[in-house]
Amino acid sequence: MRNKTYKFFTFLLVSVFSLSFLVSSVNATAVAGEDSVYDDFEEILLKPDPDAYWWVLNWGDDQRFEDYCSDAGCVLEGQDQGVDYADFVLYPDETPGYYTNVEMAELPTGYGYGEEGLWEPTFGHPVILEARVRWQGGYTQDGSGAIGTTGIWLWNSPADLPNNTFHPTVSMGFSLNDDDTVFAKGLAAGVFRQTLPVGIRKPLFNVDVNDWVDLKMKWQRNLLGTQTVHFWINDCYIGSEWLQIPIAQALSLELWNDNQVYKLLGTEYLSPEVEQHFQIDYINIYNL
Ligand SMILES: [Ca+2]
Ligand SMILES: [Ca+2]
Ligand SMILES: [Ca+2]
Repeated sequence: MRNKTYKFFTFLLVSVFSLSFLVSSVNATAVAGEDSVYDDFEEILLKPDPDAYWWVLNWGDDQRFEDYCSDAGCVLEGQDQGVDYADFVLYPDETPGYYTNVEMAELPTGYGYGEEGLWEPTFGHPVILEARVRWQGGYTQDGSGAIGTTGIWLWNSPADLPNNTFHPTVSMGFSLNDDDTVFAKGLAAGVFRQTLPVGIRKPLFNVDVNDWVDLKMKWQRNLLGTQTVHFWINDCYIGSEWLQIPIAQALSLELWNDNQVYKLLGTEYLSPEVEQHFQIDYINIYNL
């Protein structure tokens, strides 16, 4: 009898193990808990697949593509030396002059304005974002080598296509921008309100942006409601922003690579000379 019971439990254990292995290998993509999201980008799924976490969106030639590619860019699965990553690629554009963007987002950019994001700190529960990223195809730390802007940030998903409006941007996170852009040239972290930088922090040390770079941001709120945002690159603290007026809304994640250069006299849409890649090994965000 004891032996039978033992056998039964062994059977049960093995079944549970193989089942959980099966489940985790089927869902080898974003793992979304109630207050956390982790994605190692072994697989990139596209909505309306019910297992897809992100909106994979592409923009080009005045069109929005709910697909892996547009005319001059793609969000692809990449692999290098055993590392799986999401690859945000801009190609030299045969029909240049338009906005090109490749992105993954928690809300459907263009139709997500006004929807509640997932991320907002409360006292004792900061929002922590960690990611490992690299840039290939001419990118340099100072932004002199490649065109457009790339990055990972939390934002208010300001594009509002039904109302043909681009609302003021609220955002915080990391970017690597063309040095011809007005704000935040090169590799930088920062917070934006009303589309303008509240503060920009840059690493005062060399970062090889063509190799994997560790990013970390902590957005916290104290007992009085005051908010601060802290930034690290490759485990080195690079600075903090104190928000005199707290951001009183939950934000959502946006990962992107585009061809925009913001100049004082307007925005230019450029075509890259070579393939430009922004690659993300993993992203981990939590508010526990
Ligand atoms: Ca990975
Ligand atoms: Ca084009
Ligand atoms: Ca430039």
